[in-house]
Amino acid sequence: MIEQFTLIFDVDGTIADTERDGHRVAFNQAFAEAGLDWEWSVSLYGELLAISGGKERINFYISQYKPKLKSSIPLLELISNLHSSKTNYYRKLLSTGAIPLRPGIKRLLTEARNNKMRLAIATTSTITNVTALLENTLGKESISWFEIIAAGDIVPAKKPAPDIYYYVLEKMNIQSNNCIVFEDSHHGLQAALQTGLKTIVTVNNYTINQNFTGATLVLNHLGEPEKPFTILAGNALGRNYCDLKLIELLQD
Ligand code: XBP
Ligand code: MG
Repeated sequence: MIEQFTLIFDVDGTIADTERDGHRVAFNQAFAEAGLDWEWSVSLYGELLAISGGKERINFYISQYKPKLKSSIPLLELISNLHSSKTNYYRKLLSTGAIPLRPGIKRLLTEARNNKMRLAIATTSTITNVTALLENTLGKESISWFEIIAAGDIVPAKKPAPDIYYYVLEKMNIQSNNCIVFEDSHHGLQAALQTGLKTIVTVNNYTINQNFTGATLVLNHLGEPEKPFTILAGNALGRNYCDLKLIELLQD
């Protein structure tokens, strides 16, 4: 069964801890370059993560926090300019190797590939950000490991809407009971659950206190043989790191 099985990965917070030291830093660099005195602190950014998507997040910040707007350019144009500048800064930051993969990600992807499993990505972030992260952590060829990289504005509504997961299922012609999702956030889990997908959540500092009701397992990370995970909710069936054996056991 495992050969026909698909692993679907969220990116930000799941494959790598990209938010605090990646996206947040790049947003601030874009604001400074545009001559804006906006500064998204670590805690403010935690609040802003309630809104998925970089453009949507800037828009929310402007409408809710009413920061000083320097220029008279139309709002949508300002947001679009800031976001493309942020994307450039983010990619530059990734190219320094500043953001590593989370524990267990490389091992699990390698094991899945060795067993000819199907791989997919479902993310809210921009496609170029995803490919930059993969290239800088797993090498250029890793982009082709994933049959589909569903990203950003490809669907009308971002997570917690289920659109991106429905998109993956449809494009890959797979059933929801033949895959498992890896997510890190409440929004991501909601999107996957609404699509009927079993989900393993690996929390991070921004998401640790969120509600993960409905997740198959909630872990601190995927673990490694020499670095076991901590189980926050669910039954890991005696396993202490996430490999294909655990994923197979979770299907029974
Ligand atoms: C993560 C996000 C993204 C990034 C910013 O979603 O919410 O918005 O913070 O990315 P996921 P962009 O965990 O589902 O990948 O600026 O490229 O939108
Ligand atoms: Mg995420």
